[in-house]
Amino acid sequence: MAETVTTDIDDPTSDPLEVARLAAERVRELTGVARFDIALVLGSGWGGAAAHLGEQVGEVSADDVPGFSRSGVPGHSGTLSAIRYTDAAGASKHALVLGARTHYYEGKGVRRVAHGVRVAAAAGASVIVLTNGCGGLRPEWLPGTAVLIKDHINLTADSPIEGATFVDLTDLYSARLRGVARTVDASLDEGVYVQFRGPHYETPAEVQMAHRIGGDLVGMSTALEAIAARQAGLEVLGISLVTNAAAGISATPLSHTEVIEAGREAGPRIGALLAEIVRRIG
Ligand code: 8IG
Repeated sequence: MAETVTTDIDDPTSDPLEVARLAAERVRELTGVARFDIALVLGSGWGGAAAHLGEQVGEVSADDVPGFSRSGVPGHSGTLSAIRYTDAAGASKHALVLGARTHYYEGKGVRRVAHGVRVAAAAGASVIVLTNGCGGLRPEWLPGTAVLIKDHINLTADSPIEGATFVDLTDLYSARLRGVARTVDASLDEGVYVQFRGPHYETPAEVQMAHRIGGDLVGMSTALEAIAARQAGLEVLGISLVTNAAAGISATPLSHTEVIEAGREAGPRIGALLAEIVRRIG
């Protein structure tokens, strides 16, 4: 009886960090990888990046890992992949690729939003790369432009942290890792990511608000995950793919088809970019 309670992430009496520890144990067992070095969350447009990085040595359905899928409820749960790669110094490393992001707008609660990041930390990762597809506020960022996240503004009015745990978010998006990324591509711009709740896109007035408060990118993920990552002691690299000009920035309305097309077109280029960044992180 007590056991069921502790492993159900949706039970408020359970400990989400304990569920993450159990999930990480399961990931290790099912992939045969004892310890991961780095983890990646692949957002819109970034799905092909794992293939550029190295050799897949294990794959686990999220349904088989505690906390990722509500049992009995059908839905698209992703997979978690173990990728073996050789870093820039020639050492053999393992990356955990999380293809199972839960968005805040799904309404499943912040525990599920933060779970993947917490599992990554419990599986040994010291670095997490959070990627996303988003809207851009600078007209010069054409669809297909990758931008490093230098900071965020969390407009969800929520936090992945429960209770009175005060986590410092200064340099949340590691300056060191952004520096590594720029050794791969010196032309990479940086911007402030604004997480809206979604799932609707912003109105032009909301995009102007985001601009006036210091935002450069608008999206529906990443910020809450980054907070959970910092709480878990992970070093965070955030990279956005601008798939569309944010509402009102360009004269044309947002089209999901164009967003998908921009991601498809950028896929091979940003996949190769991300793989080289990970190799240089080590
Ligand atoms: I792809 O323009 C993508 N995701 N909030 N706004 C928000 N999320 C997005 C956008 C966008 N484009």
